[in-house]
Amino acid sequence: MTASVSAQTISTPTVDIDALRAQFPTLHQEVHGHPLVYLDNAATTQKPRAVIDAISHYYEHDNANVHRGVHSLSERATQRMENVRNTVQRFINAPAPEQIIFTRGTTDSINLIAHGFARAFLKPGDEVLITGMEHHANIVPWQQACELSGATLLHAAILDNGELDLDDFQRKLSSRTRIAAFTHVSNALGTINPIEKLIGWARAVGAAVLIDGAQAIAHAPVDVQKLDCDFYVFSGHKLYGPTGTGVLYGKREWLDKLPVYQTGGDMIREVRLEGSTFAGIPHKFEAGTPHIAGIIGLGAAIDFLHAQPWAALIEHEQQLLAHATKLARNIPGLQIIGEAAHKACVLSFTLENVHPHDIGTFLDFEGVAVRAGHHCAMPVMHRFDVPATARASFAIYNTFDEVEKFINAVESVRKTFA
Ligand code: 7TS
Repeated sequence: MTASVSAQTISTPTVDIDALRAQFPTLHQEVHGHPLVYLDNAATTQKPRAVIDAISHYYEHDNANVHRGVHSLSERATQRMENVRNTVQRFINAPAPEQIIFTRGTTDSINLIAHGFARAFLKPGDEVLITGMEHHANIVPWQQACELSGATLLHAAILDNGELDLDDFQRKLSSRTRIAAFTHVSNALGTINPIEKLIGWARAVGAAVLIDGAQAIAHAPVDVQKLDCDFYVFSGHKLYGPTGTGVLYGKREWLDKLPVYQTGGDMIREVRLEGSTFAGIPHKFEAGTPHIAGIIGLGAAIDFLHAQPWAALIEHEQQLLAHATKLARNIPGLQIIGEAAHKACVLSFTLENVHPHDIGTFLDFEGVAVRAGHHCAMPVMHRFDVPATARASFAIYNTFDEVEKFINAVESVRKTFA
């Protein structure tokens, strides 16, 4: 194989990846007769035994509804769920647990904020600034919010290398900007945005700032107080936790004045048939029975990550990306989409004469799971004039050997379609 260098030349001595992998049951299976090489981590990560066990334990021992019963099971379930609020608070260094709102995921969190802005804070003449590299979850809710309120949606351009055009971002900020909503890390390009800078510029014109942390949260520590953003949102399932869980962190002054989103049980103070009053944060935004088991699983995922040598694993992920990028560059006809100087664990690419879906299907026959498509970032595809890309995305449990299996499989695709 032309592109390969020996995996033995690279190592991450401080982490035992085999021991880590042993904790992820899904990784140990064959797909089409090959050991699974799971490189679709930007879509969702696999779950460690600790998370699976925490969910099972809840259903086997503590299952009850929360915040309602006076009986022991309900108190236990409530305690376990509320403990996770504290875990998340510490994880992102939020000032207080009530500033952590449990949601269904990043999409749900952004919809909550966009809905509130449309109802209470946006009017004709106001502007919302996003970027051209957002996931649809951070585009469409703002299109809706602007449509409803008469505000105008602007976006900052992407440079040819996949970095955000910082000049364009600054140019499009003004005293009219009510909120700047942008991604920490692009899911389609891997670009890590210089969010500290962007937050500073947005705050300087008096705009609120929402960071979409979906692709960042599993790959570097986040400190919301240091960032000084107004909102930071992410999904549990990209953080080794369960699907259907997510977090919305907000500054207290925003959460207090943001109007309610979904309404019903659990989020009220008093209901009369003539009208209702609402609970304070966080419950104001948590209508209905929450995903109790999932939230407990999310807590277990964060505890799991804390028990790992996370700094070394972040370095390991960066080395995987560097190795994959280096090998991919040697494959004739392969074009990497997104070559920012600072990237997280995403390698998006096209191959001459091969549709990305065919790459994905062929790789699956070799046991290699990648995503092919527009990655819910159609504007990025338009910007780079491609219908879709194939995307390998790495996590803490991936190995150099897997990177090479992936590259070998891509090389076979190229030869097959040549
Ligand atoms: N924002 C970003 C940057 C994302 O990458 C995703 C999901 C979302 C928002 C939405 O997250 P959800 O958990 O609410 O669905 N990204 C992807 C992806 O890249 N492949 O599958 C899902």
